[in-house]
Amino acid sequence: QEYTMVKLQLKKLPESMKEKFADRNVYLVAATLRAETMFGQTNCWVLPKGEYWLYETVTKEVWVLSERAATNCSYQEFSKEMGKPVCLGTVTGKELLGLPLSAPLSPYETVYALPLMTIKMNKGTGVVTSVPSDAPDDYRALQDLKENAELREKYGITEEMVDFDPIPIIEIPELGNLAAVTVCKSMKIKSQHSVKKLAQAKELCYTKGFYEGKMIVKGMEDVLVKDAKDIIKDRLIKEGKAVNYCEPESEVIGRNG
Ligand code: ZZB
Repeated sequence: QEYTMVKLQLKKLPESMKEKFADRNVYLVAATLRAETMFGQTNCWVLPKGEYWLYETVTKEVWVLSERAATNCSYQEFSKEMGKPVCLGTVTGKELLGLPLSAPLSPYETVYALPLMTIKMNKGTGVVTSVPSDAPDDYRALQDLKENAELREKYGITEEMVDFDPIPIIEIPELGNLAAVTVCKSMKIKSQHSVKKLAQAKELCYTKGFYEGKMIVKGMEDVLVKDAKDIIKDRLIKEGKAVNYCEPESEVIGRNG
């Protein structure tokens, strides 16, 4: 499976990292198959109970991602020694919650790290960037936090951190310019834990979006989604804001878990 890893820079460090990492560039690194949707990022998801490595790359950046992803990275061009990832420490997802981030291509200058309970730590990097306009899971999970004060309180999330509207970036025939919102509403999906319905919604948005979707962001008007993907991916990589990331087929978990 070939992902793009997008780097969301931490604008503030968690308490446990403040001393040791004050002068380092630290990034939450999210694995995505949808580079062209990075214009629509409103937040980043982490698993509160997840354990994340502070992985030092060959260029001395610090990447926050799962141990498994760090190990895979060390076999690509990111570590000095093949198969020997340098681990500078660990943090839990909980410690990352509420931290401000800068997300490449997002019109929101600051977005926040928020809790998602359905993250799989054995897929991608265990960090997921959120595009509620086009990803049903993201739309629903963000709605859960907006609608449920208790849930926010439990994780120390404030209203300001979730006060982000989905951004229209792709126009899809019949689904409009906020496909995930349309589909979640018409399927009456009420929680991020509606796993089955969300899988169906995701499938629909993926397929229809990929073949029939057109970009509506400035400068990319009318470019087909399937053509935009590589254009945006290459642009992000060139700017140092993303890298290619492969994981071995055998470890890939099926599309719906
Ligand atoms: C941004 C994005 C925008 C995504 C979109 C999807 C969509 P798949 O097909 O199941 O492999 N993801 C990545 N890693 C994880 C993880 N560990 N746990 C849970 N979700 C994860 O799905 C790959 C997508 O699942 C990735 O692409 C990521 O979300 C998420 F508009 O990144 B995506 C219709 C989907 N739209």
